Amino acid sequence: MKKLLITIGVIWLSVMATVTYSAEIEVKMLNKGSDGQKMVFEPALIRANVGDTITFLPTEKGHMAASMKGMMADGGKFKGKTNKKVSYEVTAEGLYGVKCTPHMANGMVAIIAVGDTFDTDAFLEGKKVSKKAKARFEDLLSQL
Ligand SMILES: [Cu+2]
Repeated sequence: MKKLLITIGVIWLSVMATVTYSAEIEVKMLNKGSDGQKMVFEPALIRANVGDTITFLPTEKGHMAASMKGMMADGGKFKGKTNKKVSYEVTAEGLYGVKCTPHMANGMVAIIAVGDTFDTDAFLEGKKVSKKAKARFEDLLSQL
C-alpha cells in the first residue's frame, strides 16, 4: 500500500512538474512597436520551450496571426481571425514562422524559437516571403 501511494505521488509530482513548467507567452500585435517599427509582433523573436503556449493578442486593430507553410518545426498549423486572439502550443524544438497575412508585405512576421540549437540557414531556404518579411526574418535569425 505504501509503495502504491509513493508511486501515485511520484506520478502526480511529474504531472504537476509538466504543468508548472509549461509557460504561457503573450505576443502583442501592434501598428507600431516600441522601437518605432511599423506593423510588428512584439516580441517578434519568441523564445519558448516544448509545451509552451504562445498567445497572439489583438492589442491594436487589423491584425491576425497565422502559421507559415513549411516553416513550422512541429508540422502543425494555426490561423487566427482578424482582431481575435489565437494560441498555439509548440510541440517540437526548432523554428516556427508566423505572419499577419494582411501585413505580410509590410514585413509583419515573427519567429518562435524552441530549444537552443537552430538550423537558421534552412529556415528561409526555398521559401517565398515578401521582401520586407525576408529582411525582418534575417534580422531575427541573426539574434539567435
Ligand atoms: Cu498585421
